[in-house]
Amino acid sequence: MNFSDLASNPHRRFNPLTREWVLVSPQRIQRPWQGQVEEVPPEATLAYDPTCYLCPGNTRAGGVRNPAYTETFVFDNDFAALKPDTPQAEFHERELLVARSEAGRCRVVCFSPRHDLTMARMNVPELRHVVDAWTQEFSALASDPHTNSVQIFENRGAIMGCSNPHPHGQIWADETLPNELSRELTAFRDYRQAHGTTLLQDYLDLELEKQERLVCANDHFVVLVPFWAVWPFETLLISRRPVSALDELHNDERTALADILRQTTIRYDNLFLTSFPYTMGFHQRPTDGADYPEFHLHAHFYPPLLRSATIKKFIVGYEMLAMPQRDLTAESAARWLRDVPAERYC
Ligand code: H2U
Ligand code: ZN
Repeated sequence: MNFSDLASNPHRRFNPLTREWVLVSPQRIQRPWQGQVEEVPPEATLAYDPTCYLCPGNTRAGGVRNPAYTETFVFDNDFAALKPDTPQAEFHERELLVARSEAGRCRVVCFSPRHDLTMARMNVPELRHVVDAWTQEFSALASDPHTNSVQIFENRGAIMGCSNPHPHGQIWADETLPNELSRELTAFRDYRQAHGTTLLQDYLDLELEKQERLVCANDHFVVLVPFWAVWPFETLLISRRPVSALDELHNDERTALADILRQTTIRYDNLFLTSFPYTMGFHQRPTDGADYPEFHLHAHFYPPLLRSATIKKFIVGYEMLAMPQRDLTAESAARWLRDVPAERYC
């Protein structure tokens, strides 16, 4: 089968990071839609909202008052999913009922004191503060001997379960590697053993050569729709230099990361002229103190919108019972994202 056959015929694509397959059915993109249409939530318009638990000077749901912060602000999640003082315990019954205690820490990162901003509406110096806060948190959490992985992420938009429009993200630090990181680590390790390079370095070189799935880039980062994307406008943000985590980025690379986050989120917003919802997050080396030369820093953006601001993809049916599936090809999605204006206009 040559590549042009892929654009019109059902096929499977392999994800070398997770070693799972995705079913692609490009012939199905024209099917009619009479299903659920989402409500577009109103945008936050107030720079300061007296009822917001993340705005500077306000009292949070747990009773603590936020300081009058002026850049970024990070605090321990008042409703943390993981606790540092969790007692060690194991439970086994005939290999069928198995459980293990999990210690950790959860942090909340307010990106800006401004209630009405999003990453796309923040400028590069403001986003650079966010990158610096993420990096500091990564280093501080990594230095705890009980922390073996740090997951930085953002849920953006009510549709993605984001609880508040104030720009913020979360960080969960775990004792045990979570499933996604563990699978990627195995793939990276095997690839480095076989080829001596990082998997994402070689993948990035291939994509830069092909040009078909690129969305945007700067001197230090590239954003593309991965060949194996599941979500309609899923993207992968890859550092050009194969660093294993944020703490290895140089000063100009950190600024470039701020810039590429802005470029990416502006393109998303311009696609359907709406504040684009997504879950995004970084994958970084485990933080057990060992070296991970095979690990290559990257971020995934998983946005749910399918064909407009009001129609989203659901993972149901075949996708829950069998495997992920998509209609729009990764190449078409990348073209859409490349063709929207790079400057903010919504
Ligand atoms: P999400 O919008 O992605 O849910 O993140 C908000 C987090 O903020 C959420 O995990 C925490 C919630 O537990 N939170 C506080 O820590 N204090 C509060 O006063 C409200 C929300
Ligand atoms: Zn607010």
